[in-house]
Amino acid sequence: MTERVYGVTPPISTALPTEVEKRHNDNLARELRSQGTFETPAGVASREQVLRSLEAIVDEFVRRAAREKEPKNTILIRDAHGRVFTYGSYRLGVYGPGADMDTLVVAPKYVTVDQYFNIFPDLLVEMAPPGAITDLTPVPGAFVPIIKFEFSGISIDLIFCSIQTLKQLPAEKEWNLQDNSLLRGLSENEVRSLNGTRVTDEILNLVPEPATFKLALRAIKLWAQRRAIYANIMGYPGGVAWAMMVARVCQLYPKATSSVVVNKFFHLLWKWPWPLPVLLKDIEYGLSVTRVPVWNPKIYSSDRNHRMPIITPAYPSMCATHNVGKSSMAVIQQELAIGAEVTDEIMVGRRPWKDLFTKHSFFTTGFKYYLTVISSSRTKEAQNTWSGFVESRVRVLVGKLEMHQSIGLARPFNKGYDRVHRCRNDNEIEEVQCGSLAYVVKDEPTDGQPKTEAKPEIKTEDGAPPTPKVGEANGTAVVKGEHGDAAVKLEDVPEHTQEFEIYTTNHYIGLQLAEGAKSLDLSREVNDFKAMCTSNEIFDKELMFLTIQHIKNTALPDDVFEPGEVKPSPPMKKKK
Ligand code: 3AT
Ligand code: MN
Ligand code: MN
Repeated sequence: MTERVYGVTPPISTALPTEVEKRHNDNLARELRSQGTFETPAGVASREQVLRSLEAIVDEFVRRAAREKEPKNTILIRDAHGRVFTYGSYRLGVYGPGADMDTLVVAPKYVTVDQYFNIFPDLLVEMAPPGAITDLTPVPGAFVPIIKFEFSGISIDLIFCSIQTLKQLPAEKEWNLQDNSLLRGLSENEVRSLNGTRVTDEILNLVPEPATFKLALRAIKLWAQRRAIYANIMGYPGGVAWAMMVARVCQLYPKATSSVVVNKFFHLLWKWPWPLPVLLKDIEYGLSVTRVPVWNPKIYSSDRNHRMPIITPAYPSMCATHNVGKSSMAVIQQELAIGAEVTDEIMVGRRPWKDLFTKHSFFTTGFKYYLTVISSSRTKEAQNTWSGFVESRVRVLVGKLEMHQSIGLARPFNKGYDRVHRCRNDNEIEEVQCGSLAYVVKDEPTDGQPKTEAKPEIKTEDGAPPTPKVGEANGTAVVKGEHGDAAVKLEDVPEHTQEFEIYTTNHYIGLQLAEGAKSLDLSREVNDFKAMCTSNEIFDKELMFLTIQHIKNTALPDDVFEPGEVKPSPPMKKKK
């Protein structure tokens, strides 16, 4: 019997695990458990329950859409049904307790996006258990039709796509999205919607032992998050890219334990001959089912610019790491080298797995100089849009900085810091816009906490701007009385001062000077970046503001340091 070969080359080793490797694997599983990366059994069950409910609701939604389309067509209505697929960390089986569920509604040809937004939200509330649906937020204007909500406390991203080649969906439970011809007639964004699921399904089909892959991926995800190199939007690999890297290592060591896969992962990727792409299978060219281009550096010069290409396996293959620039690649390679060293020691029992997951030192000892990109707005809604946009552009600024001759490395931190400030006048507002933390609202839940996920460019609350409380001027009033003029202090009157809430998001970029660099003038890069951001149509100069600040490590805000971390302090002045 010949064994199936997974991947584009034969395996490196088909050795079976040793007793020692198995023991390290048990230790790894235990460490990941104690680090809280696993969902509780109750949570797992509750997520399955939510999926069952969504399936029933989606069937009813498609039935109603059919009835709306052709009220007299009883056969169409009778056979109408939809399907629910998942993608993201839930589909890959590597989700933690707080993770969202990324879910896709697939419908037959006749169901429209308008119907998705008109029928589905009300139906969802109607059919779900009373009170189960909260924070319901349809986002009709986004690239992909998405409805966000919480279902029994689980956050759901629900996207939608109808299949243009199918009058009705097949009834078999086993039916999936693997068939390339399902993409026929879809727009680029619709192809992307289907491919979330198609890619994760393929990854799982292309690894020899899914359970081994999942545990190893959990380890790599935790490591990448702790080392602050996880975030597609900031120029690092995201969840899908890390998953494909781990999957490739699994293909090359098909019998190995997760512990061995993790160790080999660091060595293999550290020494990977980039820009040779990481592939899980041969790229399918020439299908011409859609016009969405397949990644091909021979044809597209933009694809030749990808520094560490990691290519999605489902047609049409795309590069999941096109955002990775010069500095982030250098940082990733540095981290891979450290990971190789640490896991080598773990594999010989000299260190515990815990050592692989130590936190980054981006703020504590990472850099002497930082650039802070501060986006701010006068309303929460404006800030959601504005900070989301600015965040998506930070990579462009990093790219400009990397080209500066005095800069050796420009490393963006992978998360933004949201803060809320309360100001009483224009001067204070200006200070906040320029980076002051003197008016931070301390008890705000978002205060200083890094965001856990990218903000959607959507409204989250009612659209009304807050009305500033306009009250009497503070001071004394003069009361004319029969006993003559008397000055009365208004101390008893409740104080009505004008207050404004200002929302800010800070992105930090660590700067390392090039060897021999004497001075650092970044005014051109900074001004170009500001001009690019503020010339975008979403910029509203009445509400939004953008500052870029150059600070020393000793001037970093306190709230980026966790308890136990030491903030860099200015060098002691020598006593004379
Ligand atoms: P979590 O466990 O949720 O933190 P995840 O891998 O599931 O990790 P997300 O839920 O953020 O991560 O994303 C799931 C997938 O959705 C990944 C990517 O294919 C797609 N996706 C996420 N954000 C965007 C975006 N802004 N634009 C396009 N696709 C996105
Ligand atoms: Mn997710
Ligand atoms: Mn999501």
